[in-house]
Amino acid sequence: QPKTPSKDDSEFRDYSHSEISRDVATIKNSVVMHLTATFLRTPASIDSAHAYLASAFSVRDRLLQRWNLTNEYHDKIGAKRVYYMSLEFLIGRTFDNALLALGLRQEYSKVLGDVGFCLEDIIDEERDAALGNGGLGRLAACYVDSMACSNYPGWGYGLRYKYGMFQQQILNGYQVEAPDCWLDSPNPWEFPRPDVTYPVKFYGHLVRDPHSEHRFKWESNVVYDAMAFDVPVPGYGTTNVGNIRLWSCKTNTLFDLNKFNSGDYQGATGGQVAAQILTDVLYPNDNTNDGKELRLRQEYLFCSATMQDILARFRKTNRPLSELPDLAAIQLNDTHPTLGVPELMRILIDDEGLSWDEAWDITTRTFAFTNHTILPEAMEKWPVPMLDKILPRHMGIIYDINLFFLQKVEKQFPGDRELLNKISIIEESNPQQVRMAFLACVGSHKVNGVAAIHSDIIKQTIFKDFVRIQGEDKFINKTNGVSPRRWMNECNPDMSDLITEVVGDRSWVNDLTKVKQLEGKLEDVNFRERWWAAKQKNKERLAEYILTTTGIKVSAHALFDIQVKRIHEYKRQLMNIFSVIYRYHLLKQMSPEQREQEVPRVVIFAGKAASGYWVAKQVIKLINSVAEVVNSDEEIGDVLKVVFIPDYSVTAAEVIIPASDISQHISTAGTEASGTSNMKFVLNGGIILGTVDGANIEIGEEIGEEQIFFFGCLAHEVEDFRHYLRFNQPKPDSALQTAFDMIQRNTFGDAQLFQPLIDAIMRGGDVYLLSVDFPSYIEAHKAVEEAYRNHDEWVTKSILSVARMAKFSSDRSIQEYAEEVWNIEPQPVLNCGL
Ligand code: AZC
Repeated sequence: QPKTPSKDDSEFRDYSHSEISRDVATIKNSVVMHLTATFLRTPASIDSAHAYLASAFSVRDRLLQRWNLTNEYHDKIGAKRVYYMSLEFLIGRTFDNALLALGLRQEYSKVLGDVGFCLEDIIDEERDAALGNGGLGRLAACYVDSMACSNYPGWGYGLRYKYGMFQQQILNGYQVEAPDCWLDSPNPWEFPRPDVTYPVKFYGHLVRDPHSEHRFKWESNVVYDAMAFDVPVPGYGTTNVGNIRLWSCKTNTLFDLNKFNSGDYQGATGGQVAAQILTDVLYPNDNTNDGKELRLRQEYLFCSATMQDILARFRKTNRPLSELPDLAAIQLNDTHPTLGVPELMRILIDDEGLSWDEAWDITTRTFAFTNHTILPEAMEKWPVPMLDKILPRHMGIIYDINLFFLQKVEKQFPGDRELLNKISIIEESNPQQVRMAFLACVGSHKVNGVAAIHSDIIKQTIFKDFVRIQGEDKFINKTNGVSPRRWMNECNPDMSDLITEVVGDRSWVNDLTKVKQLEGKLEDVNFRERWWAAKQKNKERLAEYILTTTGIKVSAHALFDIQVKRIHEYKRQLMNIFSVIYRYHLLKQMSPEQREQEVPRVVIFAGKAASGYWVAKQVIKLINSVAEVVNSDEEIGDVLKVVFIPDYSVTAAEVIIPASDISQHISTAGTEASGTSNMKFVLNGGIILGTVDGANIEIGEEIGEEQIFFFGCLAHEVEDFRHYLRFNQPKPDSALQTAFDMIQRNTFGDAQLFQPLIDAIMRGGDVYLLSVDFPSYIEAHKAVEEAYRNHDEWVTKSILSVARMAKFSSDRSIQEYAEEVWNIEPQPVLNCGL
C-alpha cells in the first residue's frame, strides 16, 4: 500500500495549479529537456522524428496539467459526467490540434524554426490514431472534442487496439491490407495507468445465492486484467481537457512461473498471448457485423472494465447507488457496448446486493442508446449458446430482462402473441440469438437516430413496436455534427483566416453560428476573389498529394469531383465509376475542338473495403482499371483524370476535403443514416452532388436547395422499386448500357473480373437501384457542369453554403444531447477557484 503524506497539499498546490509559462524560452527549454531526458538524444543528434516526439511530449505536459485541473474540479463540485462508450475512436493526429487548442502554434513554429525545422514537416511525423472504421468512429472523436471545447464534463471510453485500421496498399489495382503498427514508436498522446486495472472474468459457472432469487455468484478462473490508458482531449480556448479512457488487456499477471521453471517456455507465456489477442486488433468492418467470438469477448472486456471504473468513481462520492443516474449518464455508441447494461445489472445485484427492481431502475435511468444504421447486415446478434458459454451470468440476466419486459407488454396488449415474438430480445431462430438493438432499446431511457430522416425510419421499421409500447417521447433525433476545430480551422487555414477576418476574431471556432456573417460579404468582389484563391490553393495542395501518393499528375484548374468514404455497395461508388466510363465514352466520340469546350474534371476516389468484402474490393479494382486506361489516353489528356488515392485516413481527409468543388454522397435513399463527410465538404466550401438521403436533406434545408444538386428516387419509393426488380429485369438506360458494353468489350482489362458487378444489377435484383437512379444521376452531373461554368454563381454558392452550416457543428449536437438526454451542464474549469 502506498503511503499518503503527513501534511496537506498546500506546498505543491500552487505549482500544479499555475499554468506553465507560454514564452518561447520556456517552450524551448521543455523541448530540449524531453529530447535529452525522455529520448536520450543530444541537440546534435536531433532528427525530425525526435523533434516531433520531444515537442509532442512538451505539449502533453501542458495537457496533463489541465487534465488534472479539469478532473479535480469536476470531482470537487460533484459534477454529473457523461460517459460516451464506443468501440471506435477515429482520432487521427493530435499534435497540430493541441497546438491550436492551446494557442501555441506560432511559439512552437518559432522554437522548431530556430533549429531549422519547418513545423509542417514535424506535424507530418505523427501517425494517425486510427481506432475506428469510418463515420461512427470519427463521430465519437468529434463528440469528445465538442465536450471538451464546450466544457461539458464528459469522458470517452474505448479499447486501445494495438493494431488500428489496416493500411491499404494498391497493388496491380487491388487492395492489399497491411497491419497498422501505430504503437511501434512512442505515443505521446496516451498516459498509461497501471494503477487503474480491473479484473474481467470469462466462462465459469454460477452458484445461486440461497437467500435471494436473483443473486448469483459467478465463479471462474479465466480472469484477464484490463488496464487503462488515458488520452487527453484538448479543449480549444478553454482550460478544460477531456479524456478518452482506453482499455488494454494486461498480460504480465498471466505469466506462469511454474511452467517456466520446468522448462516450458512457450506454455509459460501461453496465457499472455491469449489475453493480449483480446485488444490486439480493431475489427475492420464498417456497417457489417461478422459475429466472431473474439469480438464478443472484446466487447465484454470493454463493458466490464468501463462499468467497474464508473462505479469506482461513483463510490468515492459516498452517495447511495440510487443516485448513480444523478452523477453519470452513459451513451451507447451503437449496440457494440450494450453488454454494459447486463454488466451494470450484475454488479448492482450480485455485488451490491440491490433488488432487481432497484437495479433496473438505476440502469435504465443511466443508459441511452444511439442507432447508426438500419442495414440488416450490420444488426448485431449473438447466438445464445455462445453468450451462455462465455458470459453465463449475463445470459441469465438478459433472459430475465426479456421475461419482465414481455410480461409487461403482455399486460399492455393481452393475447398479442405475434407482437411478443416480434419484440422479444431473444430471436426464436436456430440457434436462438440475442438481438442487441432490442436489448439496448429496452435498457435505455432514450433512443436516437443520427439525422431526421433516419430517426423517422427507425421509428417506422426496427423500433416500430417499441414506439407503440414505450411511447413516442423515448425515440428522438440527434442530427450528427462535425468539429469545426479539425474540419475547418485545422484543415483549411486560408479559408479560416478569411472567416476570422469577417467575424473579427477566431471565436467562430467554438461558436459556428458566427459564420453567418459571411453572407454580408457576398457582393464584395475582392473578398470573393480571395475566397476562391483559398480554394485554389487547397486544390494545388491536393494535386501535390495525388502526385506523391499515386504518381498521377492532375491539373488544379480542373473541376475536382470527389467521393471518399468506406467502399460499400449502398454508398454506390460503382454508380460513380459507371458514370465516369460513360463520360469517357462521350469524350471519345467528340472532336478535339468539342473536347476543348468541356469542363476538365478530376474524379477522385478514396476509401477502404472491409478485408472480407469481395464485391467492394472488385469495385476498387474496377476504379483503378478505369483510371489506368483513361489517364494514359493522350487524346483525353486533362479533360478527364481518374484517381484512386490509397490508404484513406483522417489525415488524408484533411488534405482532400478542403479541395473539393463537388463531392458525392449518393447512397440509395434511406440507406445512409446521416453521413458526416457531407457536412465537412460543405463546411469547406464544396458543393454536394447527392441523393435525398441522410443529412444531405437537412444540409439542403439549411443552405438552400439551389446550393445542392439532388437526384434520384426518394426513400419512400425504394421498397416499390425493389419489389418490382425482384420480379423484373432492370432496364438500364442507354448511358448505363454503354458503360456495361465498354466493360464487356474488355476496355478496362479482362471483363470477367467485373461481370459479377454487372450481374448484381442485371440478375441480382439491383438492390441498390443503380439502374433506377442512373438517368437522373447523369442529368445532375450535367447541371453541375453548367453551374461550374458560371464562375460567379459558383463562388456565391460556395460562400453561402459555408455561411449557413452552423447547425452541423458537433457542438450543437452535443448541446442537444447534454440538454435532452444526459442532463449535464457546462462546467468551465476557469471559474473553479481551486
Ligand atoms: C455510420 C452511418 O453509416 C453513417 O451514415 C453515419 O453518419 C455514421 O455512422 C455516424 O452516425 N454507421 C457506421 O459507421 N456503423 C454502423 C454499425 O452503423
